[in-house]
Amino acid sequence: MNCRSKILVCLSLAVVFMSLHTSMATVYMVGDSNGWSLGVDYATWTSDKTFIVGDTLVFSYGSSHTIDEVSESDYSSCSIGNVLASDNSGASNVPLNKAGKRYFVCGVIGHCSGGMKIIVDVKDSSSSNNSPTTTTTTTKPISFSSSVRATNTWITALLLLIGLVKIVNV
Ligand SMILES: [Cu+2]
Repeated sequence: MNCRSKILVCLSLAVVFMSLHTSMATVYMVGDSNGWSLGVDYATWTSDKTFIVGDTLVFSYGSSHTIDEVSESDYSSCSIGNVLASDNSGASNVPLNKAGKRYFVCGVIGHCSGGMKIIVDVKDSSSSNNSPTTTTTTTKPISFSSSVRATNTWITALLLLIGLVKIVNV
């Protein structure tokens, strides 16, 4: 193989890798076309979905709502006195970057008790076979962001590509 075809092989491998990688991560529009609003049954919405580490939730909502991540007990009592993260931008991307349950409510008074609350049970991507885990995850404050995971994917792909080119050229 000449140098050029080696590079082509590397490029194709990188493209295959990237398409595999991205097809495994799912972006969920919470509530589908209803978005994040009153009058949507989010328990039903989550019931037929399996959330995996690497997936992303997108909350889309009007200016009369917020999206607040809370603890399990605050979720149950619809308390927003101690939120872990909050956004009111109207479009919030929440990367599901670790396994465990996450709890989200709307911070506007009356909306959580009115149904704007959702539990997302995130499964580990490697152990997607149902091995029961009794891990109590300590929840850290999480900032909602949109670009971190996508950037990581590109950097990973780039590093892989550079690595392959080096291996083939040795
Ligand atoms: Cu609301």
